[in-house]
Amino acid sequence: MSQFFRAAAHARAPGHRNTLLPEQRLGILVFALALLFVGAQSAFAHEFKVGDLEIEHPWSRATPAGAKVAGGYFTVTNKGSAPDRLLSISSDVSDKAELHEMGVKDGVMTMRPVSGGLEIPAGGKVALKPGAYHLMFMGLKRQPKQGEKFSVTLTFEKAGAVTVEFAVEGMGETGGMDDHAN
Ligand SMILES: [Cu+2]
Repeated sequence: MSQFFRAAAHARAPGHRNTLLPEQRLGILVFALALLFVGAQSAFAHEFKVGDLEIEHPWSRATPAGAKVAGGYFTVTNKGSAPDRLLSISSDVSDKAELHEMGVKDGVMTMRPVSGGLEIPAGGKVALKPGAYHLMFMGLKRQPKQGEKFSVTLTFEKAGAVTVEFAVEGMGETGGMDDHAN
């Protein structure tokens, strides 16, 4: 008799209690956690397409009461054979939105607006993230709250305009999500 039939016979044996073995319980737990994880991933990871561009996981950070600015981050991939350029940003969350870059001047981190837009090279990828290129929503009309989303329209030279949803994450978020799968 094979292992399988021995086990089946045992399961049908009189007096055998129909309860889960410890390893079966563990299996179910792992499966449930996996489902939770997949759920969380799809809630946070979101992407948008316009022309040859793919915009992944636009996100912002919740701001303290009274804050007038908020950052905006995402990764943009250019699947086309010609470079494109992010020219302008607008959102009804703030009076205006700019593209900024960070730099170190005399040992101090500074940020300044980028003039002429941001190039996305043909076949290339540009990450906007804390400490690097980022969007700056200036003159906030309200405080973005963790868990909500707000719409932002990005205008590219070739691909044109696309409205994307920025997910608002916690104040302490550092952008680890942006490193996944890159
Ligand atoms: Cu800035």
